[in-house]
Amino acid sequence: MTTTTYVIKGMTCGHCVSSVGTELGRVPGVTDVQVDLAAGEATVTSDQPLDVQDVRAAVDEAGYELVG
Ligand code: 9UX
Repeated sequence: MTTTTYVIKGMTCGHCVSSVGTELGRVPGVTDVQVDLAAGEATVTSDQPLDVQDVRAAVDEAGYELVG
């Protein structure tokens, strides 16, 4: 089990949070996603190490930018 917190640029409302959560939840290996709107972060739990390219693609797909 791995938990990683990612910084995401551009989320400003609850729908942003929902979109990011949905897309990150589709990344292979992800078992849980907690999005913190105020912090601009998403904490992702997975049962295998994630490919950062997959994470970036998911955030892009939702319409935001993975900063770190
Ligand atoms: Mo809310 Mo987020 O209307 O890009 S969905 S600001």
